[in-house]
Amino acid sequence: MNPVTQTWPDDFAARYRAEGLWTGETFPAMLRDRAARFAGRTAVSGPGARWNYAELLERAEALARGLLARGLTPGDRVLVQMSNVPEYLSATFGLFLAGLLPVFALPAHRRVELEHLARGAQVRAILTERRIAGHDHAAMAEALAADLPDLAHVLICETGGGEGLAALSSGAAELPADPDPQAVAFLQISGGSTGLSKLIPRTHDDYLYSVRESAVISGLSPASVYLTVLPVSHNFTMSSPGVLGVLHAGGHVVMAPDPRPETGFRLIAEEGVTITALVPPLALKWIETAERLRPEIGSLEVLLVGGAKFLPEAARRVRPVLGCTLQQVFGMAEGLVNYTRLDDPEEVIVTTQGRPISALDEVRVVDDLDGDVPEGAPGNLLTRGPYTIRAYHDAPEANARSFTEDGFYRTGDVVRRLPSGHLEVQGRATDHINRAGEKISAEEVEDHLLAHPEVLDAVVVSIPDSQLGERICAFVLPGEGQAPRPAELRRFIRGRQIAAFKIPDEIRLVESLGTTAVGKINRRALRAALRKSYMDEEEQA
Ligand code: OOB
Repeated sequence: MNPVTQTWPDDFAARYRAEGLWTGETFPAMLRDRAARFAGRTAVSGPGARWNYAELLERAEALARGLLARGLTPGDRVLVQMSNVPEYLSATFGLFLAGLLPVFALPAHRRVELEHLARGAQVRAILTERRIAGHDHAAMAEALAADLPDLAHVLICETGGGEGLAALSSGAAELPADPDPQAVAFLQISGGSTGLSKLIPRTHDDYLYSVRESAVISGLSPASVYLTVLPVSHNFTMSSPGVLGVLHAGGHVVMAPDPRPETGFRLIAEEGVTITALVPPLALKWIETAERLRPEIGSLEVLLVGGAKFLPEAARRVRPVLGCTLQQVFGMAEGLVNYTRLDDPEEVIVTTQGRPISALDEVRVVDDLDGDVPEGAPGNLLTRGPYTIRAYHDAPEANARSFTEDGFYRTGDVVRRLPSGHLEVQGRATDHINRAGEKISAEEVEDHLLAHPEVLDAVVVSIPDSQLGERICAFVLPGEGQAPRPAELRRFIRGRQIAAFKIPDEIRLVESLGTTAVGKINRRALRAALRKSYMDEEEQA
């Protein structure tokens, strides 16, 4: 089995340690310590469960013993696909305590994404719920395991009134010693700007540094109550400051069963929620609904918004309508996270996407030849620092593309840096689509369309959308035979077993891709030309 590592050059690692950023804290040690200090305080609540810190540790330890007793061994990778349920936390910490490495999939992922992650990380087990939002995840996991010889264990968490992880938690195996803080704790997945997602190994030292600082920057304390609205396994929800930041601070994590504003408002009132996090389209929905319903949400102090650009017009409405402070967050699973600070002037809060967590985050804004642009001019964002990875797992080509020789990560984002160090996201240089915070690779969707026998070529572009931020439009050039109808193409793509958020919102059959894109042979230019022709048409209509 290919080991999973993440290393920084010695001189950088030494500095991060000497300056007290990497403290040697690990996830197992963190939970044990919090369970000792906050034993009787509520750690997490959600449908059918409310556990204090001592209970969370007890459940995590029981699961860890059970998994090792079943034959999993420390270092094994486990694909985790779970929704916003309390068991997500006992499962994640159970894996940490057993020395197993979670690979975090999203609930929306289907066979294609799961198989890609399972193969890439050589997972030995998959842990999921029987059903999530009506979909049969147990059957999907069984089918995957049947085709992947390495995937020997299908582990089902019985949520929704069931016994949770109890059946997996019997066994008396001994737990391993505390891990090396420089070792990889888990794998996150990339937004995938070209092709399918890449695997992002994060270490105890680097991730816990970002969690600890995020908790401070968002003002967390043991009195904090965090409402988990977005998918919990996403990096934003995990660590910015997310459920891990809240547990680090000794606060209370509330799992929301769905992202509807009505559900959120009810839980805020019932649990005294102080902080939550949304993507821009959801934030807009919450604002509009609050204007109508005037809910009792006086306990809410901070709303984080990130994952995609939050426009200033919308951002300005947060304080007057929701009565809380907006905190913009511009982050990425690869590392760098920027926050507006709670005491920044309102104008900075509504017009920028924040500044980096750390004084040791290095940020460069460069032109296409990697030369620095003048201060305040837009350019490509490059970064390296104490919690930004130096490499993806097992991906030499992507690594050569995504990192400079001196270790800066090429974010693909175009930003402007203000004299205060705050960044304003202007757009991006890569062709992925940011649909309500979900990142979709144009290339990946094009490949699915091209698999249809009557499709000769397809070009997928992002179109600005007032609800979603961006939506997916596919231009399809049919072959010689009977042209397929858009509805049929949509059915075809759905049948490809991919996450539903990747299915084009709009499919346009075209007679030629060339005439609209005179002389454009490269795909990026072709996408740009088609997007422009679409926008011009919209303007005239
Ligand atoms: C977060 O992480 P990912 O890995 O799903 O996506 C990262 C990309 C960024 O490179 C950028 O293109 C976009 O998402 N993005 C934003 C943004 N926040 C993320 N674009 C404009 N404005 C923002 N505020 O999305 C993520 C990870 C941690 C915290 C927050 C978000």
